[in-house]
Amino acid sequence: MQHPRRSLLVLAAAAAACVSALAADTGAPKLAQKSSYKVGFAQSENNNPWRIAETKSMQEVAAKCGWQLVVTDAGGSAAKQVADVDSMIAQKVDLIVLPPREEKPLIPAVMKAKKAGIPVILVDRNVDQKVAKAGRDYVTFIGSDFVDQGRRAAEWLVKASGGKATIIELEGTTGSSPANDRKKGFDAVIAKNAGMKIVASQSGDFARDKGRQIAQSLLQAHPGATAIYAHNDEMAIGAITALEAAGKKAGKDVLVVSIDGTKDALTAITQGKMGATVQSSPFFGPVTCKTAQRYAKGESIPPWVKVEDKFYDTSNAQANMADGY
Ligand code: GYE
Repeated sequence: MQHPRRSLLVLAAAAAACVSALAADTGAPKLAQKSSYKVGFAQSENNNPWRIAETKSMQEVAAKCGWQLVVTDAGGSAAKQVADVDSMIAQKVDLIVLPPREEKPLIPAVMKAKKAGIPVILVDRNVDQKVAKAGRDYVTFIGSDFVDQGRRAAEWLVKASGGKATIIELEGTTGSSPANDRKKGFDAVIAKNAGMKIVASQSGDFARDKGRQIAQSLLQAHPGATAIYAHNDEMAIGAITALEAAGKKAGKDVLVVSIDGTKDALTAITQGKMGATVQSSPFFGPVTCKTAQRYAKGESIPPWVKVEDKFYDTSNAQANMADGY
């Protein structure tokens, strides 16, 4: 049997190791001040107008910001995105800019970069805040308030429908922060309105054709639907196609509201097929450059660099067509 005093000593040593491990956690890795940086941008997919605009915004700012940019495309796979971050770590980039496809699967990638001493700036989507934290594990999250976007879409719908609607909800990518939060914000407003009911809610993965297919099957199951809320414009455009195929007038028989502010959505609003869209800006290049420069100077960066979003409906879609992408 082990001597009790010995096991106490072992315990004390283990506790001390724990404390020193905690003390060694000095937060997100620092960024040196240099005239040029090797920066990795690990895009999640590049197959829709929003993603293409985001990638372009990063590429356009790169030269101005002294970035030698390495861009990868995970093709819609969180596993591939983790591998892409891995290869950026192996290439010893100075900074990783990451839009995590889903909230949880990308956390190991963030932690691995931290361990390698490479700072990570999350853009457009966040990771699960219960597991990884800005300031401690990564520099910051630069992005929109998705809960508020959902709320604004719902408030428009309450007004436009006179407080009475049978709603189909097309959700974004399962497990992604915008899908989780856009649902939270929208559903909370709807729950407070007795005349409004969400009869079906299913993921269309933020994609146009999946949105069309899901809308088609949900419209068959719920022919009395009077409104469609899509978590992004691509799915909303898909839903409009499904409505027309079902012989319904989009924007009249069934109201359509969504989020993003793409050129196709602004056009659909001017045609009366879509009622409104909340902007979700994909133009992260300039704000990411500025944030990285401030971080390199040693300024303290808030955990969330909030992006402000506009709102488009029939009153301003035409006049703001140039915002579209
Ligand atoms: O709304 C959607 C894209 O993460 C905020 O992702 C972004 C969302 C955007 O696929 O269109």
